[in-house]
Amino acid sequence: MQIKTREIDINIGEAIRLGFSKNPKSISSMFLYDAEGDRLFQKIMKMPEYYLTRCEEEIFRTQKEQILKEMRAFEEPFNLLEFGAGDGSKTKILLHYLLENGADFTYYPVDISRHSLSGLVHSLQQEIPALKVQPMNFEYFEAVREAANLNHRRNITLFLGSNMGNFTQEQAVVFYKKFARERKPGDLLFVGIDRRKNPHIISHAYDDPHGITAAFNLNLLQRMNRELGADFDMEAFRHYSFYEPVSGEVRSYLISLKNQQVYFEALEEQFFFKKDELIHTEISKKYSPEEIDRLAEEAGYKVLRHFTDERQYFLDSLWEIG
Ligand code: AVJ
Repeated sequence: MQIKTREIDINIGEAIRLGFSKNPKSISSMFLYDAEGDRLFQKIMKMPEYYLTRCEEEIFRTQKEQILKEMRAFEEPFNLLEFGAGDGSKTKILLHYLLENGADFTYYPVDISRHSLSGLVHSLQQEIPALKVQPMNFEYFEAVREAANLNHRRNITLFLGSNMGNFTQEQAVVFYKKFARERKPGDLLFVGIDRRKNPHIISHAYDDPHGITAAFNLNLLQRMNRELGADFDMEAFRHYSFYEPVSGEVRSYLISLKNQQVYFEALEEQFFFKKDELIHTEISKKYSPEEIDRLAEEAGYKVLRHFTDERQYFLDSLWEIG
């Protein structure tokens, strides 16, 4: 299986230079997902505190029929794209149901992690050999461009698991507007979003007592040690994350525990960190259903329907373009 790729566009060294020249310093959350980051995120999804994955799974398990009917998935052929496909565990529920009921489609999983993409393709070949798959190792914006030129078929795009939470609200509007410009009328977008809820529940999901989220965040520094010959001292940084319930944003940081300098061999450059200085690494934005309606409308979409779980923790929203 050929994985379409354009790796030159994902230059981690350039991104670090740019991010470390900002105040506060920052690293894009897309770099969390190397092989080790993928492994740690798998562990996060299994933690009792990280409710998101199980909630979305529940929605798919209990409402797959209504979801796919609303998508008109059995009426005409289509391309099924998925941004940030990861291990595809939730999507497989839909894929099985689609094939069992004779839908005519090809699955295009898009992921920034080449590692998780090849794992996904392998498991799909084992578990659903009849599925037509074309994996794409792209960053989201590249994938949007690439997907625009696939063929004349209708596109149904999945953007699940609260992956869009990594955008601020403004970035999300820009992303969806750009996406809408490249699409045909009648194309659909199915977005998984984590809902606002009791702040304690959200805080625990991102600052777990097992230290797995901390390890996931700190892996960014280890990745730079591995890939860019940096000499980060892992004992000298600490994970910090908090949920701010008015903005609805979880913000994650790495704190420098002392004055220190870090040399990057690959960049031939040195960076300084003051004691208590922060590196911003991720945001995970939460939405109310009303905010989702407004966001969709602002970006040029019509909301067809919301699907939610029993506890109303999570929401999958189906949008029509144009
Ligand atoms: C994969 C982006 C959906 O923000 O909830 C989990 C990543 N970060 N714990 C999220 C994550 C810390 C996750 N997403």
